[in-house]
Amino acid sequence: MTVFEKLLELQKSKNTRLCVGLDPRVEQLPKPFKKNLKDLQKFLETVIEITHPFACAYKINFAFFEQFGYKGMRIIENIKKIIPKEIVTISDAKRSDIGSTAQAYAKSVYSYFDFDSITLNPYLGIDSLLPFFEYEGRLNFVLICTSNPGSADFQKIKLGKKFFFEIVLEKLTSSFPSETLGLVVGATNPSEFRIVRQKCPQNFILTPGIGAQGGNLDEILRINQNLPLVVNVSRDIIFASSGEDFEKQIYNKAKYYSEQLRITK
Ligand code: OMP
Repeated sequence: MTVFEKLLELQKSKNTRLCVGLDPRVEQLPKPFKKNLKDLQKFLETVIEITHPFACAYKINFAFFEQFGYKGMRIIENIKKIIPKEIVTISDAKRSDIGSTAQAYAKSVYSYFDFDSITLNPYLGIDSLLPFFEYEGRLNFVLICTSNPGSADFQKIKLGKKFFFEIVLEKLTSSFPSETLGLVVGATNPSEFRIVRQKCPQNFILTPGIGAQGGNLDEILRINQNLPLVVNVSRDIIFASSGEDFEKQIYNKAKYYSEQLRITK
C-alpha cells in the first residue's frame, strides 16, 4: 500500500484530517516536567499517548531535535517507535541538495529513520528532489506557498500573469505522479491555496499555520471541500497548557481539531 493510500484510508476510518505536529521546546515543557532532554522525551510520549486516537499523521520537525545533536536525534528514533504503525509519519526536514547529496538525505529519512513522508524545498530544481521520489510508495510534500510573511519575497513574485510558485507547481506536477507528490500550502494564504487547489485537485495538500499562526480553518475547509488534505497543528495542541492540567488540555485541543477536521460531518 502506498503512503497516499494509507493516509486516505486512515482519514476515512478515523474520520479526521488532523496531523499533530511534534515541535517540542524544552523551555516550554508543562510544570510537572523538568527542563531537560529526558523529560522532553517523556513529554512527547505523553502527547502521543493522549493524541493518537485523534490523529491521522504526526509531523516531526527535525529542527527541534537536531539542535541537541545526537541526543536529540536519538529522541526522534525513540518516539518514532511508539507512534502506532497505522499512523502516517512525516519528517519535517525541508531537505534538497545536489543529486548525490540528496541521495544521502533520502537514505537518512526513508531508509534509516523509516518515515512515510518528508517535506522538501524545491528551489534547487527537480534533480534535487528525484532521490526522494525514487523510494517507492512514499509521499513527498514539497513547499509551494509557505505560511511565513517571507513567502512574499520569492514564492509570490509575479512573472507575467502567474506567481512564481505556480510555475514551480507546474514543473512539479509534470515531473511527478500525484500519488507521490504532496504539496505544502500555508493556511495563512487562502487565495494562493485556492489557486493550488484548482490546479491540483488530486494531490494531498499539507497545511500548517492553524492555531499559533492564525490561519482560518473554516476558509481552508471551504476551499478544499473533500479533496485530499492533511492539516497540521503543533503548538496549539502540544502546548495547550503549561500547568498541571496539561494532559486534559492537550486532550481537549486534539479532540476539538480532530472533530473540526472530520471528512463527514
Ligand atoms: P505551529 O505554528 O506551532 O502549528 O507549527 C507549524 C509547523 O509547521 C512548524 O513545524 C513549521 O516549521 C511547519 N511549517 C509552517 O509553519 N509553515 C510552512 O509553510 C511549512 C511548514 C512545514 O513544512 O511543515
